[in-house]
Amino acid sequence: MSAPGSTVSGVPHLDVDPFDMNFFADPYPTHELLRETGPVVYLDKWKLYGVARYAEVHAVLNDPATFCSSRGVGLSDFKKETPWRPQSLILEADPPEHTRTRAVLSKVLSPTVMKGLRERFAAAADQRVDALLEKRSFDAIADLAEAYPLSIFPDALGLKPEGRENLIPYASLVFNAFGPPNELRKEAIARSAPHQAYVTAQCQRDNLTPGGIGACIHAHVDDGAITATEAPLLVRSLLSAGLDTTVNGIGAAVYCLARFPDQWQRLRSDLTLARNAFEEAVRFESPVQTFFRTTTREVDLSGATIGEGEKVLMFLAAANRDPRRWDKPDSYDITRRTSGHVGYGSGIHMCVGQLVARLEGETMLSALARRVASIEITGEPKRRFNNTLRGLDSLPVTISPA
Ligand code: OVV
Repeated sequence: MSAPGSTVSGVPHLDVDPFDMNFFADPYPTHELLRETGPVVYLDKWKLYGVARYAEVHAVLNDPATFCSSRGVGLSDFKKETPWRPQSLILEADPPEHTRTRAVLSKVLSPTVMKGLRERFAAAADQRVDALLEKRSFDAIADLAEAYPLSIFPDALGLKPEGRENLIPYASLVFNAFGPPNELRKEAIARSAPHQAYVTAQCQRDNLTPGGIGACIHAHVDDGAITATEAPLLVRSLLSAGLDTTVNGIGAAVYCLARFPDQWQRLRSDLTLARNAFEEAVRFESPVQTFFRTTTREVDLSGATIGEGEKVLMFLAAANRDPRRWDKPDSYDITRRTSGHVGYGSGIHMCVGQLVARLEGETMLSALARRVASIEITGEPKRRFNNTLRGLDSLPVTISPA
């Protein structure tokens, strides 16, 4: 006989909703419950398997043949339901198709391309911080975490100036749509038509400035790596994943440095820590909290039997604070060895834009650390609710010049 709340396959059931507002407000006690209940759990509310320990999250990420992406990396199984938008050619693809599209995005987001962006990003970060020092008091989300990426990333892609106000709402929609059919997802899709129309148009070759990253993607049509039909969809991946993620990453870093003044002082005394301070913020807050996979066969995962065609939810944020893997997991420590965190995923799908994200994070934290003496939180931080992204809606701060 199986224990109460446990099935014959050895998987304990939990009555928690990881897409509920109360969970989003404070996910940490539930993350601990998910980790401590077992290596694999079953959540009855949405009929999905969950993994929240580092070992299992890492194992699922690194077995893409068993835990596939082509059936969607949200709750919806594309084998049973039509995707809400045409399927992503990289995120929602498996090898061998994934390999070719990934290679193209990897090339247009390479270390060499970063070299060409660094000076512009650094100058924009310095300029932004100077403007904020004039104001002294501002919203670190709207005026910094959003304003900075918006001042560089759309230009780097080669987007025209008009309509950029659609970018964050579109990304917010994409990340809400990975979730279950709750109010967040349904509302976002209901309001999506103008944002989708904007993005679809901007992905066309004619609408992308020569020399930008978008145009570079289209240039790979000419060398035969991708077709003219595929190119716009790959541009769409960057519009989907390239902005709201870094907004929440930079927001997380500023929120960490404002809450932990010893870490802020440490950064000011050693600017070479800027890049790791950003990386540690990605581990600590995990701007992308979760992704799903779908099983392609029956599989044993750490003693749990999962049947074919099941959705497995990976709690990246819980893995990033698993005490089995991390010393003092709940401490923000900018000198920590952050490598191995799964804030960008792991394996063949690991964030293809991670160098852009790190360049944005590093340049902004470096600019702050050079020019600012103190960051004080002056009002109640307000949380932004999204089925996948963790971050704030507003963070009132006052800064003083160095
Ligand atoms: C990593 C990510 C997030 C959202 C969208 C996409 C990728 C995409 O490929 O469209």
